[in-house]
Amino acid sequence: MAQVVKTGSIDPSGGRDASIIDAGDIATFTIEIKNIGSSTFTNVSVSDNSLKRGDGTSLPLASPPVWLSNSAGSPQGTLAAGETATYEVVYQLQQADIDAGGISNQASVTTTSASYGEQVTLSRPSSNSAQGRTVLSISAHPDMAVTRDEGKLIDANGNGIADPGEVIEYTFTVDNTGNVTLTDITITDPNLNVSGGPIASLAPGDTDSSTLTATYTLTQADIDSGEAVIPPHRRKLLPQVGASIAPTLRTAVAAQEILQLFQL
Ligand SMILES: [Ca+2]
Ligand SMILES: [Ca+2]
Repeated sequence: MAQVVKTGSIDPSGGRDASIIDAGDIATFTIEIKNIGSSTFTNVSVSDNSLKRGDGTSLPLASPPVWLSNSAGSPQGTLAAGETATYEVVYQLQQADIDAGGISNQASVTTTSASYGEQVTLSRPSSNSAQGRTVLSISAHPDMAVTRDEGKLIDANGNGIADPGEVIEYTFTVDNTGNVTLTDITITDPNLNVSGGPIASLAPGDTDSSTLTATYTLTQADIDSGEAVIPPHRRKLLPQVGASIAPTLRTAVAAQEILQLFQL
């Protein structure tokens, strides 16, 4: 008779973020096979082909379990009464595994002994539990960073400066900084007319800097305020009104001001 205990853990140090479990991290399952009978096992073999994602998808293992040791020094494939064999199998997590909340697995061990002949024993997740799958749950850490560019003045009347009623166009950049895929990303901003989107899907580490845009329509007060609070820029800009460089400079100043007024 054998008792097979399979435990598992995930090393978070790989992937994009060493502080959390994410795609690219390594899951390690340890399989301990103890001979709890009174006669020696021979032909001990471990099968570990039932790895599954949290959503039930079957996953292949890149390589079979590796034998590490026998506690009483028997050669690989043999287990004396009371002896324990230790095997290990590793799996590199994919993004879909994180999105599905984890993986699970169960080993199947075949042994031969004089008392019982050939026996197949399924693993259990701990020594005091029933036979069953070993589950490694993975917590979702949804997170993103949103930034807005400084904006671009649409100089409708072509006079090189911002005028009331003209529009500043902004583009948002969204970075998925968490460990799970984000979907249907939208932005609301009471001070801007946001358009575009939603961003249908954004994987961890991916960036979208084109889907979500916004406009802001300048008022006279904005322009008065912007000129009033940044006199050095005003002095610098005024002589250049009408010059080819002016729209760029003026846009930068106006946009900066609006940004300060309406930070996300
Ligand atoms: Ca990691
Ligand atoms: Ca203008």
